Parts: sequence; C-alpha cells; structure tokens
Amino acid sequence: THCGRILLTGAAGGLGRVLRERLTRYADVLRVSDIASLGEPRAGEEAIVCDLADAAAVDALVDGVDAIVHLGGVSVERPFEEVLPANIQGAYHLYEAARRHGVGRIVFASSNHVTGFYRQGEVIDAAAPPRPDSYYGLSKAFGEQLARFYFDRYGIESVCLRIGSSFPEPKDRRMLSTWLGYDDLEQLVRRAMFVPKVGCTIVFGVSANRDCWWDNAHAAHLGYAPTQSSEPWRERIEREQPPLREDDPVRVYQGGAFVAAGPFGDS
Ligand code: NAI
Ligand code: 15L
Repeated sequence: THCGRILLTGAAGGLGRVLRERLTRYADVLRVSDIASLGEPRAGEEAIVCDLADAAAVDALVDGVDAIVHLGGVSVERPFEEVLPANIQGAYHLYEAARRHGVGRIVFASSNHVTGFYRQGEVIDAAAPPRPDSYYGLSKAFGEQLARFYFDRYGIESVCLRIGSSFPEPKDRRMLSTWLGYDDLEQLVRRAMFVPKVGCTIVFGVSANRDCWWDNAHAAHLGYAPTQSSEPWRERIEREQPPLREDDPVRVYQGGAFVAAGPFGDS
C-alpha cells in the first residue's frame, strides 16, 4: 500500500482537501493540483495549479506520476458549456496524458448522477444501464466510458467511484441513503489504488446505510467493507425535516434535486 508519486486533481475542493490530508501516507510524493489556489505545498507535496481544459498543461501535470486520483471538475449541475471543458475534455486530457506517460491506474470520481433517474427504493448494481440526470451526470457517464475505452484499448486500469453524497454528515432525508463518510471514502480510494488487479471497475461510493439503493456485488474484488453509517443522524433529520410530497421529484428519483435542475439559458 505505497506508491511513488500520486497525482490528486481537484485537491482544493471539499473531498480534495480531505484526501490531501489522508493520501500523503500512501505515497513518497503527493502531487496536488487544482484550477483554484492550493496554498503552499506541505511536506511531501508538489502543488501545481492547472486547468484541466488545457491539454498541454495536463500533459505536463501527469509527467512522472505513478497513479492518479481524479477529483477535479465541475461537481454540480451547470450549463453544458461549463461542464464540457472541465469534465469531458478534462477527463480526456487526463487519460491521454496517462497513456503518453505510462500511468497504470486512475481512480475516477464518478457520481450517483450517472444513474440518477432510477427511482429511490429501487436497487441497482453497476451493470444497470446509465440513466444520467443532468449534463453533469452525462459528463460522469462519459468519464466512465472513457475509463472503459482506455482499459480495453491500452490496458490502463480504472476504478470509477460512483460517489453518493460525501460530506462530514448527511444533510437531508435522501442522504440517509446516499451518504459516504470520509473514512469509507479513504478506504475506497486506498483499495482502488492498491488492490492488485482491478481492470475497469465501477463501485458505488456509499457507507453502510440502512436503506441503500446500490448493490456492489460487481466490485467484490475490491474488498470494500464500509465502517460508517448515516443511522446516527436519522432521528434528527426526520424530526427537523418533514417528508417532501410523494410526487416531488427530489423524493422520487435517486439523483434528488439534480433531476430537476435547469434548463439553463431560457425562461
Ligand atoms: P468540489 O467542487 O468541492 O471540488 C472540485 C474541484 O475541482 C474544485 O476545487 C475546483 O476548483 C476543481 N475544478 C473545477 N474545474 C476545474 C478545471 N477546469 N480544472 C481544474 N480543476 C477544476 O467537489 P467535491 O465535492 O470535492 O467532489 C470531488 C469530485 O467528486 C468531483 O469530481 C465530484 O463530481 C465528485 N463527486 C463528489 C460527490 C460528493 O458528495 N462530494 C458525489 C459524487 C461525485
Ligand atoms: C454529486 O455528484 C455532487 O458532486 C455532490 O455535491 C452532491 O450533490 C452529491 O452528488 C449528491 O448526490 O448528494
């Protein structure tokens, strides 16, 4: 469970800041990157500001790394014109750079919004056809297919983490099902990085929540065993937040509010 140089993109973001702390122990050097300011590099770090939309800059960013944890990009629903450069072209630039520089494995932060139009309560696994709920979800579906292509064509391994809702604590009724605690996030990334053979794996990033909609049977080889659960927050959330109307899309669909975002740019 150790690596020479790990590249962490999106390192200035919410999960990036968490993993920036936690990944140093798994690498000689952690190369942190973001389009936003990263502050001074800490011990054992290299910090590089880089726009994922800039192919040449991404190529230089990937030079010399052994593995990549790719969190960078737009992380909520936005107009397609914003999602395209950061998430779609950005992921392409990253995989191309990985190919040119011989990087063997990428951990890709995908999202539950790849399958956000399945209904809450329905249990799906990684073989269920994508039902993206947003331009954002579409970009993550593209990222997963990119990962598949670069494995089939070039043998670059990927683990696509379909992250549910990863925050310090669950914030609403939906997140009682979708919450991923930070210890479980770290475990997933560690296993994704160091399990000897992963091929191209999709795994739902979710803690051991009581009512979970995702079955990780297809990712059993990762050995992921979540240790956290949303249950301690249930009582307070259910007391403070009355249930939504039964036909409210936020209550009906797994993707919650993302299914009802937009359209952008017209009235
Ligand atoms: P975040 O929005 O806090 O972090 C994303 C980071 O990417 C930001 O620091 C941002 O500056 C950077 N970024 C945006 N555009 C960029 C560009 N063109 N070039 C370089 N960097 C750019 O999001 P968060 O919550 O930390 O999520 C991290 C990753 O995990 C994202 O890819 C997100 O889509 C994914 N994810 C997160 C979930 C969560 O619950 N936190 C759930 C599902 C997926
Ligand atoms: C995501 O993909 C987002 O990045 C995150 O901010 C949350 O909205 C999460 O999904 C969610 O579905 O709760």
